[in-house]
Order: sequence, then structure tokens, then C-alpha cells
Amino acid sequence: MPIIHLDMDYFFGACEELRHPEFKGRPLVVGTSPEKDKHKGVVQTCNYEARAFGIRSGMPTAQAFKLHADLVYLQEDYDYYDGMSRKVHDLLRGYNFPIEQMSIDEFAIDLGSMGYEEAERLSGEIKGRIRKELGLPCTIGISCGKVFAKMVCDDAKPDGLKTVREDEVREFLSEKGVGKLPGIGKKTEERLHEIGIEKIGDIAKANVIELMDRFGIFGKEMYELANGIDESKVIEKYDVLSIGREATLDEPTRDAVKINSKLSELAHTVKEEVDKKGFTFKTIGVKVRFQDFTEKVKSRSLQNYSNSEELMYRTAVDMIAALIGGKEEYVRKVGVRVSSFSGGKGQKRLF
Ligand code: TTP
Ligand code: MG
Repeated sequence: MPIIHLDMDYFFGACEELRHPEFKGRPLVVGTSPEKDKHKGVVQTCNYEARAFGIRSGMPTAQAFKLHADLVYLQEDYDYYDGMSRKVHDLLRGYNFPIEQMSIDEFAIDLGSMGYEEAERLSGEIKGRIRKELGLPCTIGISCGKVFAKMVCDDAKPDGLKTVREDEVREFLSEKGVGKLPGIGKKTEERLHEIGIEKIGDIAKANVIELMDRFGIFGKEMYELANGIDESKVIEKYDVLSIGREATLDEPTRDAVKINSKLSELAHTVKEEVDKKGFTFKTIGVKVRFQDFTEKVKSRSLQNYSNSEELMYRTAVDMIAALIGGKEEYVRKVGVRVSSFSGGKGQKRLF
């Protein structure tokens, strides 16, 4: 019953290297702020060349530049990464196994009754296709449960492929620090240290009643995981968080006719996507990027669920006008996004 956990390597960074091959091999950071404010934001991710200098996700970019001044810096472009994530998802879907998307760059796949050798061969094929067809590196972990597969994947990063079978799991886990077990954060880690539990192997040997006294039901879960029992299931989810598109205007402008015509195109494409999934939406959002690279966003919630393109377009026009009114810069780029979905083709109730 192998489960695959696939996690893209330095995902936002790898997507940027794909469209900017000239940056490949140089330390690169993707951050939250526009280029001109690059010292003000936070590092979303960085490539492994940057990690060699100690730079990490979540770190203030100012600190990253202190660790290494000569960094390639790019502001995040979420829609582009979301599009690449969708391509990975589509490629995986072609194999017809249940897939759970766990984040923008992580997927769990249930291979059912397949043997481990075949699972490893198939994983190699998937990894190769993602590299060849999409130009992106990833790492795959294979094990007998969703949590274990993720841990194996973390262990094999970057550009890795690794299997840990049922009979090897306890040994794989035993020497790892308790903090490596998904679900154990800083606080729980400290509380475990207080009672002399440092490694996952120590949890396996602990008294389960005592663990439950201290940590409730999670005490039992960590005990079971530490002993090689991982019953978490791959659950296909159909709820997408949001659907949106953005586009650069032919030339920077403040002309409402030109801007609204672009909004109309975007609303049309978004509406097509929404229809493909059979959704209705309750929230409409817009984004505008000005000539000076600053951005503004605004969103509005409707009273009722809707799938009207007209309503999406009118609301977007209204909100964009409000955003542009407050500033004198020319507009370079606009975006439309809908969220808070209901419905969906083939949607399953999860709970
Ligand atoms: P991760 O998979 O955690 O990180 P990664 O893909 O950049 O690197 P690797 O898997 O090789 O260790 O996260 C996926 C993306 O999510 C990442 O590229 C950027 C984004 N992200 C943030 O925006 N903020 C964060 O704090 C983290 C950890 C990730
Ligand atoms: Mg990743």
C-alpha cells in the first residue's frame, strides 16, 4: 500500500529560474515586496545556492541580504506559480490514482495495492516527466502512510527519490528528533524534552497512557506514528481556494476604456474556469499594479453565491476604479479573482 509524497524543490525559485535561465546557478530569493522595497519584505523561498549562505523561507529579506549581498531578487508572482502547480497536478492526474493536493507544491498519491518496486519505477517516471515536460525539479518519498511518505520526502531533498518500506519505517524514524514528526511544533517539542523524550524512538518506547495524559488524543497519534502505524488517508479535495487571472496592459494607461476591456477579458476567462469546475462564487477580488510597481488589492463579498460573468465584471470595474482613483500612477497590470466557492463537479463531502 505505498503512498507517494511529491514536493517541488524550491518551488517559487525554480519557477523563476525556468523563465529566467540567466539566473540559474546564482543565489536567488523570491520575496514579498516589489524590487524597490526588497529590503522590507520576507523571503518566500530561495534556491539551494542561497540556502548555502544560511538564507531560509520566512526570513526578513534584509537579513538575507546581510548573509549574502549579491542575491538575485524577484518579487513573488503567485498566479504564475499557481499555473505551474496546476500543470504538475494535471500531469499527476493522468495516472488515475487518488491525489491529494496538500499545498501549492505538495501532492500525496495513493498507489493502492502496487508493490514497492513498481512504485519506485513509477515515481522515477513521474519525476523524470516533471523535469522534462515542465522543466522543474522535485523530490518524491515513498512509504506506507501519508505522514511517513512526507518525512521520507523531506529526508531525500533536493532532487531525490527514496523509499522506506513498512518493515524499515521504525528504524527510519527512531534516530530523528521529535520535531521532525509532522504535528509536533516547538511547544510540544519542548514539553517532550522536559520528560526526557528527544528522539522519535523515545516516543515509540514511552508509555502511551502517560503520553495521552499529557497530550490528549495527539499523544496516542504520536505513539502510533513512532511505532510505524500511519493510518492517514489520501483524500481527494475538490475545493480550490480561488480562481484568478491577471494580465499586463498593452501599455501603461489610466484610460478606463482600455482597463475595463482588459477586465472584461479576464472576467471571461475566470468565468470559463469557474464553469469547468461547476462552481459558484461569493467573493470577487481585484488587483492593480501601477507603473511604480506598487500594487493594490480589493475584494468584495456578495450576498448570495453567483456564477454571473456580468456581475464579476461590473464588480471588478467598480473596485478597480476605486483603487485607481486614489493614485496618480499609470496602470500596468490588472487581475480578477473569485473565491468562497460552492458546488463543484464530483465534489465529495469530506466529513
Ligand atoms: P516548501 O515546499 O516548503 O519550500 P520550497 O518548495 O521552496 O523548497 P523545498 O521544498 O525544496 O524545501 O514551500 C513551497 C512554496 O511555498 C515555496 O516555494 C514558497 C512558498 N512558501 C512561502 O511563501 N512561505 C514560506 O514560509 C514557505 C515555507 C513556503
Ligand atoms: Mg517544496
